[in-house]
Parts: sequence; C-alpha cells; structure tokens
Amino acid sequence: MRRPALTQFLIERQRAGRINADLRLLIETIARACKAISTRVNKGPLGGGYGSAGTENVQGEMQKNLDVLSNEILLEANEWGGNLAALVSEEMDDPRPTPTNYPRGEYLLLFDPLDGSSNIDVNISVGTIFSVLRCPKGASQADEKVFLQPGRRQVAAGFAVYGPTTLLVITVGDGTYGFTLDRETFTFVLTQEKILIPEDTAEFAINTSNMRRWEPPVKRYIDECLAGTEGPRGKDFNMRWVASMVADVYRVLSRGGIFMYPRDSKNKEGRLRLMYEANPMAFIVEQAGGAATDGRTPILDLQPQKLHQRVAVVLGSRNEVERVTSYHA
Ligand code: AFP
Repeated sequence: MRRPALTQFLIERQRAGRINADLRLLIETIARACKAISTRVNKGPLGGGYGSAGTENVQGEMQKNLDVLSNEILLEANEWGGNLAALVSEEMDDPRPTPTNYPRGEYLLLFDPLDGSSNIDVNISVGTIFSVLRCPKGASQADEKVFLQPGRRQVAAGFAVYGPTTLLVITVGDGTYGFTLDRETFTFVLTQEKILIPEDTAEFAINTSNMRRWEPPVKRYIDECLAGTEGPRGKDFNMRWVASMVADVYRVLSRGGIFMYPRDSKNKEGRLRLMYEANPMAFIVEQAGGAATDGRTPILDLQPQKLHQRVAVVLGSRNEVERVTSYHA
C-alpha cells in the first residue's frame, strides 16, 4: 500500500474544505522547519548545538544553543510566506508581527521550538510543538492580546519528536494523524491514520520527585496507582517519565496512558506553558479521543490571561483523566 506524503494529505484536506491554501502552506512550512531542526539535532555534538547559549529566555530559563537555533529556523521559515499576521514562541519576549515588506496573512503561530531541551546533551528525544489561531479581523497584529484566545479556537496544532525516528503529529480538527520522516526522500509520510487513545490505561507519567509538594487529589490518585493489586484500583500500574512532553505525549497517543504535570506548592500555577505546550497538546489529545484538563477545567476552555502563562496539565486516556478531575471536584 502506498502511503500518502504530508503534502498529499494536506491537499486532500484542502479539497474537502477543511483547510484553505494558506493554512496548508503554513503547516508545510512548519514541517520543513522541523526537518531542518531534526537534521541539527541528529548531528549531536558535531553540529555545535550542544551546550548552553549563555542567555536566559523570558521565563528566566537558561537557553541551550539548540533552543536558539531552532527558534531562528522557525522564525526564518515563517517570516515571508504571507500566511501569518504574527508569531510568538516560548523563547521570545514579545510577539513578532509579520514584517511590513511581506504580505500580512490571517493566522497566528505560537510554538515551543525545542521542547525538552534539558535532554539534548544526553541524547534523549526532544521536539517542537506548534499551535495555529486565527487573527481576529481588524485587530492589531502587534498587540499580544490577539493571541489570548482559548485553545478551543485553534485551527491546527502539532508536534515533532526528534527521537530514534523523526515523527510529526498534526490535527486540523478532524482527527489526529502521525507521519514519519523518510530519511531517503526527506518527506513526512502518513504512518498513523486517525489515532485513538485507549480509554483505560495502567501506565502513568509524572515527576514523582515533586510528590511532597502535590495537592491532595493528585497524591491520592498516584497513591492508589502505586498500591497496585492490593489497593482500591485492584491492578498494577507502570510508570514512565521521559521529561520531554513530546515523547511522553507521543507514547500516550501510541498506547494510552495518563500524563500529569500538576500544580504544586513550588509551581503554584503549574510548570508547563498554556499557549506553547498545553493548548496544542490538549487539542491533539482530544482529537484522538482522549481528554485534557488542568485538574478541574478542560484545558481548551481556559481563557488565557498572558502569553507565557503556566498551567497544570492532566491529559491522556479519558477514563483516567476523568478520575483525576473528579478527585479535584
Ligand atoms: P525544558 O524544555 O525546559 O527541558 O522543559 C521540558 C518540559 O517543559 C516538558 O517537556 C517536560 O514534560 C517537563 O518540562 C519536564 O519537567 P521536569 O524536568 O520538572 O520533570
């Protein structure tokens, strides 16, 4: 069976009226940038990407060389296409409107250029996450408020994983699809049609070193999992934690599971970024039949207050996410 490439997949979505030509081009441009980042990640210490860039991002985190490089690759790729009104990333202080020498498009792009970058130097999977919104008509593209839309309004989202293989997962609101980079033709090829996350699971992902700081509902859930067959759940659970959200969420999409980065007494709002990590992942997971909440409210229904806002995240197999959410009620 011949597998369609990303371009064919997107053209078919366009013919079906699901996306327009500008959105198709935008997703293709992002995918091309992800291929370039994948090549740089793959070079490892030979590519000059290892080590610290010696700078801090807007959130006070030390940037790696590859963080800076990946951000530049995505900026350069998306600046001139004519399909964006503005873009912003986790690594940038402020949004960047499309330069006036290029046409202004109707979309807004948000991205985390290199998620899990603390894993770069130790050769563990990292990735890129992106989210696409529409720029409200008549709004100033220079105003950061145009980005502050609930995740429910995303028109596309996706992420790449730079691991043993390079993968791209996307949704345009009609299911979640997975593509694998064919290194010989350098094209993304459809390998996972309409991904469906199993409703139940016996696998959880959480950084248990934070256990002493968790709120009671999260502590209760994990305690019950750890109690295994002797506890109230009556079954044994397994634990996985890559510390790259892209890799952990890809595993959840592949075989089910629950992924949590809850708020705690140190990270009072949570640790992950609403606009660059939680919203796109929640859209992808919901489109794959899973669920995503902040412990109380569906992530996609949250009204963002600021661009670099952090949030608690509970996502994955529907029945487990609902259980954790009910413990918070
Ligand atoms: P970095 O991109 O700063 O490495 O953060 C990765 C991340 O945002 C997310 O991908 C992981 O799930 C989470 O942080 C890991 O956090 P801990 O290091 O606290 O486990």
